[in-house]
Amino acid sequence: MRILHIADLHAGKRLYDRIGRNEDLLYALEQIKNICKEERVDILLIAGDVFDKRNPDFESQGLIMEFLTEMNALGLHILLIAGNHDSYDFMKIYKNLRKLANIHVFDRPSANLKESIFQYEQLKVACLPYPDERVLTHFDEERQRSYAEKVANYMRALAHEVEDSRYRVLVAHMMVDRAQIAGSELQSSVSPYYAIKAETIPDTFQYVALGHVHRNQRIEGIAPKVYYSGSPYQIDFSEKGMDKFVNLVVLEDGMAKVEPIRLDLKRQLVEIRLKEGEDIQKSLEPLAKENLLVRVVMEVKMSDPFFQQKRDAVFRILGDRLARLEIEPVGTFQETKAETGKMDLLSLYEDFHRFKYRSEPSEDLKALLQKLIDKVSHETHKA
Ligand SMILES: [Mn+2]
Repeated sequence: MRILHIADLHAGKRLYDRIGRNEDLLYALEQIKNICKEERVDILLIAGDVFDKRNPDFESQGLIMEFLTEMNALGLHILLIAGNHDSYDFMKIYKNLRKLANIHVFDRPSANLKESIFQYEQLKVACLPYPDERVLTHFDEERQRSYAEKVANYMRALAHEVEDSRYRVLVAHMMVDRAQIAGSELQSSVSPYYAIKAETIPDTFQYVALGHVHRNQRIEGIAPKVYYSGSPYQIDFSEKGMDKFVNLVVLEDGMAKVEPIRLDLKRQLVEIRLKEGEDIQKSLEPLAKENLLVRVVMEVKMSDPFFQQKRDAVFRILGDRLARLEIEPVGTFQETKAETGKMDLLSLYEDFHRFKYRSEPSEDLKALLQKLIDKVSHETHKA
């Protein structure tokens, strides 16, 4: 039996609220479709975070539905669990209708364990959508138990449910304590406090397909084969330079063989720092030829008279490839004072504000700053 494990599609993701990433996702899904065909995959596991938002836009909904029905046309079964970015209720919509197309949706952890199991020939897959603490607390009478203990208990119960099957797989969306994170997971509600202890994953399972952490990896130091497939494209700049994979899992001779397959990227995310005085044209031109999204950090002296020209040059050279331009003021207070002749903090701040926001600071802001300056000098003189 052949399984493909993917996760964290984040359909509808936008960088800086501006740059849509669905074309990057589509490029990945196209490759996934081909892998399913060529590798004769029987089951596609999607381990959560299908959508980036709880209320996804229509384009992203359409794109995912299109993909799922195309996968069904290839004759395979699709298992879909909710991640922490997905809404339980949104995932539940059309659940029964989708089942007709072999798209099996697991929208939330169920108290009825039988409802969390998918069976196919000699395989049983236990499904654990993102375990929201409130849902788990509802199952568990022992309120004193920690979140991680509750999840461990639930996994143990799921393991018991599939014991009688020759092949046993768990698909879950959660943070495991030994995982190497990418960074983009941190904005989510899953804080390190909620990390699940790797040792509590039952070894009943021959393969554990995880979602949530965006870096492809095996969780080391434990017996069961526990993998994050990672996201299929670089979701944001915390994933710059990261290779992307899907996991092909072959179940035979009573065990699981795992082969990560690397995906090609539509656009790489790249970050570049322009030092003060660096030749912008020379540094950025090579990037303008590639399929990239670039985040530029430009060091500029606050007193630099050519600031606006430099800024314009970055926009002109990179065009659509420029995802973000960050300005980093350099130079010490004394240098700035010497160059501008300004002596007091307030007028220096006014310069900085004009430089950074291209506008005058408000009277309220200036009053607040003056109050702070007075307070600090008062406190300093006291000591
Ligand atoms: Mn995610």
